[in-house]
Amino acid sequence: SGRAFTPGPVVYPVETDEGWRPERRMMLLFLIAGFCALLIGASIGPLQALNYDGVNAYPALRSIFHTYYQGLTVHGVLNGYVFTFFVTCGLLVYLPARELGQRPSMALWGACFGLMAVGALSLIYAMFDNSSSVLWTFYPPLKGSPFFYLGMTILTLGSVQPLPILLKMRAAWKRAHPGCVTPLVTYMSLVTMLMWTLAGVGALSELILQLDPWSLGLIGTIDPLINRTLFWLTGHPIVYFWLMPAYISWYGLLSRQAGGKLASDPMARMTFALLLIFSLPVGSHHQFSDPGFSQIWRAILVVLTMSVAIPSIITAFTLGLSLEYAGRMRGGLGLVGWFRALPWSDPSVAAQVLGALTFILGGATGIVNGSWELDAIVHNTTFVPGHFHVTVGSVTAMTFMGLAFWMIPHLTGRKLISRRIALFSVWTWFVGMTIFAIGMQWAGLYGVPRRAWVSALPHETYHALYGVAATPTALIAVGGVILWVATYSFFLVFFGTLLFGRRAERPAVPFAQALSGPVSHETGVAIPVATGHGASVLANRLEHVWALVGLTAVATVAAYVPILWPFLHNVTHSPGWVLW
Ligand code: HAS
Ligand code: HEM
Ligand code: CU
Repeated sequence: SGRAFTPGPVVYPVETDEGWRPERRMMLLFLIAGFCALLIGASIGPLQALNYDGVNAYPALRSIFHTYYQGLTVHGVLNGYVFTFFVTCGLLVYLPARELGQRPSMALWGACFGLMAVGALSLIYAMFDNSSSVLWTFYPPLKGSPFFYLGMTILTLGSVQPLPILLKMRAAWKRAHPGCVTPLVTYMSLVTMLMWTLAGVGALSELILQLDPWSLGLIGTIDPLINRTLFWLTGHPIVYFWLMPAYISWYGLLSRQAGGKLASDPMARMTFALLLIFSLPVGSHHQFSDPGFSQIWRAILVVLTMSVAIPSIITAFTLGLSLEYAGRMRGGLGLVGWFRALPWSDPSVAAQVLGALTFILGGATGIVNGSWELDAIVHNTTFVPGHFHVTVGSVTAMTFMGLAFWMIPHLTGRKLISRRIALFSVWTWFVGMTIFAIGMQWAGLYGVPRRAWVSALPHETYHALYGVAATPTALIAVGGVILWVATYSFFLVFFGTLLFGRRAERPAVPFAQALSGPVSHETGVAIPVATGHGASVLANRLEHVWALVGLTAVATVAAYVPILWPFLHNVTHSPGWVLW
């Protein structure tokens, strides 16, 4: 009957290697910087939720935000770029370094932090001085100040710095372990950074060739369509730069934290290889409603978009099986007993499993968006933010919250001040985000527009237009308020532990072992791969990351030339607009 299981969290091994002081401090710096951005960003979110229910908090906030759009820009930029980039660029160096036992280049890692910090501060300055309410997509002809675009350029340049660090550590490890495949967490981190560096070419060329000189007055006019296309060349893959670090935690750590093993190491590698190849060519599915490129390419984009969902479907099964294995190891019986038997009292596990659950809704709505004809119904409605708050707003945010729950004790040697409050924050985030997202998606089906300060409309107009969506907009507001509670209880634990946590033994990094695959984290020694047999063949083939990069580059060029071609032959010259 599923009652036989052992309750309580899985006990983490204790850190025995004390030689990682500089790396731990640097990682902590990245973590704190990222979460400070989330604190500001997530405090604004509920105001936007209330906006959709007709509650206009902005007149009262005049001294901070002149318009709704200024707040929305801060929310999107701090959550979407600053929070995610800092946590990821810390994690994707720290975890591989610990896995390989290789010291990262502290100079490069420090430069990564420094560049991102300068970029982020420049963005914050530009957004708070009300010069740059251009939203997180910074579409021209909306025109912000040079501090915005230069800040974005520097932040992005900073965010690719982990790549050379990873390449160097991997090369050194490979020299010491001839014939072995790269350990899993390092492999996934490397593929993520390769994907992101290739993807960054779009936004960086948009910024460096167009927006930076334009905002500095060196170029007079701008072509909105070309710039949107370059933006989405990066703007779609960025969603996988938000997702893949969460997957690294799910594949690389979560099964161990849950008391089991990862079902398949080669499947994890395959997922990352597919995400690398499929992420880049599909960016223009954000432009189904833009004019000017061929219908045939739109149809091809639909097919490509469905392909990019495949690695996530593989993940759903591999992760589901790994969690089932963990639950059964803990004595869970029957159809659902294994799920109940997971160590729910560990806030790090709860955060990640609940985050994964929300992705079922996030993925399903993504597939709706990716279907051109359905997208025509939901595009530019609240359905779209409804989709991405159960992806980046839950999968990424909750996984990073879960990471913080073991990482802060690991990095600082301090115990969480309250496991109960940590659990409370995770469950309220899950419940709040689910209610909020369902409300947003449902309201979108009534045509409620996204990025609209609807609460500033006269009361009668608001009701005449959106009265039909009264139930879903009420859900949006309820979800938003629950999320405020979740946010502040999370940060109570986060900062409380940093400042007042009691000294305790450090938990070690909970690297998972694989049921099937070539790498053993148990002994810390990689198992040499016997070529020509079973799953290891796949892992061996996927070691050729530069071949994967080549394939990706070819696919991306093939997808983008036909889309950009007509735009380049019909350049429009738009002056800049400042609407705030
Ligand atoms: Fe998206 C718009 C299509 C995934 C983020 N997306 C956005 C925007 C953002 C975003 C921010 O094709 C708005 C940008 C803007 O401001 O305009 N998206 C997709 C598709 C996927 C997808 C096909 N999106 C994401 C992820 C994001 C993200 C991930 C952030 C992290 N999206 C679109 C499209 C648009 C779009 C169009 C443009 C719309 C428009 O009109 O503007 C796929 O990758 C999704 C695949 C996912 C799955 C789910 C797998 C489920 C898993 C969980 C399993 C659970 C377990 C729990 C194991 C197929 C892995 C175990 C327990 C049990 C008991 C079962
Ligand atoms: C936009 C609410 C947390 C990323 C929005 C919108 C709402 C909202 C209502 C749409 C506004 C509009 O279209 O007019 C919330 C609430 C949160 C939250 C209540 C709970 C704390 C997050 C998190 C992330 C995030 C954690 C990412 C890590 C974004 C982005 C946008 C957005 C990228 C798009 C901004 C734009 O359109 O330019 N949020 N959000 N949000 N949110 Fe959140
Ligand atoms: Cu996309």
